[in-house]
Order: sequence, then structure tokens, then C-alpha cells
Amino acid sequence: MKDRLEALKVEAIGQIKESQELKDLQAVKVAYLGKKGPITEVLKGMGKLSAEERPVIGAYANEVRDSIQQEIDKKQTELENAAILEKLAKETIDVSLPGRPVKQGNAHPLTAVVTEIEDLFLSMGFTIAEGPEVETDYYNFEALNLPKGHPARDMQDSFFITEDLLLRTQTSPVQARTMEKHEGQGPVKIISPGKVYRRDNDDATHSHQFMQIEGLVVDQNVRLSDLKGVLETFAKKMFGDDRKIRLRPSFFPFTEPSVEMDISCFKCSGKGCSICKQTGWIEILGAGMVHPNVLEMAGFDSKKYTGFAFGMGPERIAMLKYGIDDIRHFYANDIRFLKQFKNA
Ligand code: 2NL
Repeated sequence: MKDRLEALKVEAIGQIKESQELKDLQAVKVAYLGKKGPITEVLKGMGKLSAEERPVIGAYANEVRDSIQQEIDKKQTELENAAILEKLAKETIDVSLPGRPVKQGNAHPLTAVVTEIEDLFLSMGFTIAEGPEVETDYYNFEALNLPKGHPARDMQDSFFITEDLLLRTQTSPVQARTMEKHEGQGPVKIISPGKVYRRDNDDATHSHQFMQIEGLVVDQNVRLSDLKGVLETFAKKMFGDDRKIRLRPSFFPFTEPSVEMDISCFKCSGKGCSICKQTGWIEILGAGMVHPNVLEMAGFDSKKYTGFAFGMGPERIAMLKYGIDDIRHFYANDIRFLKQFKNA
């Protein structure tokens, strides 16, 4: 019986050593130490042994069982450690590997130009004013010296929603609302960027929806020369320090006098080219001294207060600046177009 136990021990330890995985080891444990295993069998047969042999064999059987269990425990630790090492090796992160580049987008060219213009006027002490895109007839027309039946209303075919509500055709209503809030007290010094809407047939230079940036300064002793200085500063900062400006007489119902500002061509410096259509000058914006009627309607005493205002189209400015030939590019969301303005 002792020999049989000895043989079982050698056999079991051999199989333990050969186990490659935890489940092999578990199988060996069940096979040798389980309830139906050979060692249990030996212990069950002890009754047949003599009184002298019984404790000796019993003790030996226990010893064999313990040493098999010990070997199993040892091997189990070994296999578990190996599994951890293998997992670590497999999941190694090479921290020296360069990261995957993050795809970086860019501002829409129109947004870039609007932001640039905003920053420029902010630096001159203006603040930004915003207002509703659905406007009342009063703020869009009436308050801007365009009473019902005024011929200038025909110039701006509009999207009316009701008799009294329309999509604003300019951002001037924002300025009228801001002036009203000042309750006749200057100074007012704002720009109002935003979307405006006019009924139009879309083509390379027309869109039924586009942007406008207007500016307004109202205070005591504001003169046309102040307007000229602000516009010249704007022109130089936006299109280059050696730009000259030129004011031509014009007409707007909400300003008197009204002017149109040209800049000397930034491409040919005035010699004449395709951008300035051989004139040496490029039209940039319209402006003027705020009409006394507009001041009075907004609650300002036009004997005490004067003001200037201007309006420009950022699409036109962006088209000139980047050589864009079709206004519809701004609204088409074509990634091939938009991607070209990464450094704008
Ligand atoms: C243009 C011309 C202009 C204004 C806008 C304005 C606003 C108030 C009072 C007086 Cl509240 N004027 N705005 C003045 C002159 C010209 O826009 O060609 N825009 C694209």
C-alpha cells in the first residue's frame, strides 16, 4: 500500500509539473485528491489493515495528499504569475509612439472676416449690439426715416411674415433699438453684425440671405471728419497701411449727407487691374451723418446730438480679401472650399 501511495505521488507530481494551464491543474487535483480519487480509495480501504499498519499508512497517505496539494498550490501561483506577465507583455503601451494627430477644423471664412472686423472696432472702443432677425415694420423702416409709401422701401423687396412683421432687411433696427434704450443720452458707440434678408434671385453676387455690419456713433459734436477718421483707420487695418480712402456723395434715407467709401486698390495700388475694374478704387461701404429725423424718433435731441453711421457687407469684404468669385460658396458647405481658409 505504501508503494502504491508512493507511485501515486510521483505520478501526480509529474502531471502537475506538466500542466500548462490552470484548468489542467484543476483536472489533476480532481483526479488525485477528489472524492473518487485513488488516495480517498486508499484511505477508505484502511479498515482492512492491521492495527499496527493503520496509523503508519494513514499518516503516509495524509503526507502524500499534503505534498500533492502543496505542489498544486505552487504550480497554481506559477501559472497565475505567468498569465499576468503574458498579459502585461501583450498590453504594453509604447509611450514613445507619436500620438495620432487631432484633425483641426477652421473658422468659416465669413466668420473669420466678421470676427476680424469686430475685433478692429472693439479696439476703437465700440461695443457689439445684437437684435432680432424677425423685426417689426417700425424698427426696420419707420424708425429709419422710411415711412410707409417711401420709394426707398421698393428698393428692398422684403420677406414679410405678417402686415407688421418681416425678416429684417438690414441691421439698422438694432441700432434704432439701442439708441432708444439710451433715452436721449450719449454717447452711443456700437457695431451691429448679423444676418439680413432680402427677396432676390441668387446669383454669383446676390443672395437672399447675407450678413451686414453696421456701425453707429451718436454724441455731442460728432462730425463727418470723425466718420472719415474711423473709416480710414478701418480701411488701413483691414486692407493694409498704405491704403487711401475716397468718399463720394451718395444717398441713403437714414443719413444726410450720405457717402460711399472706396479704398485704393490693394492689388495694383491704383494703377488699374481686374479687381478694381481699371479704376484704381474699390467700393467698400456706405455711410453718412445720421438723419435728424432718425435721431429724434429714437429720443435724441438733434439740436444737441449728432452722429455718424456706416454699413458694409462682410461677404463682399471676404470675397475681395480672399479672391472668392461667387457669394454662394459661403453657404454651400463644400468642405473643399472651407478647408482653404485654415490660416485665415
Ligand atoms: C450699405 C450702407 C448704411 C447706415 C447703413 C444707419 C443706421 C442708423 C442710422 C443711420 Cl440707425 N444709418 N446705417 C448708414 C449708411 C449706410 O449701409 O451699403 N450697407 C451695405
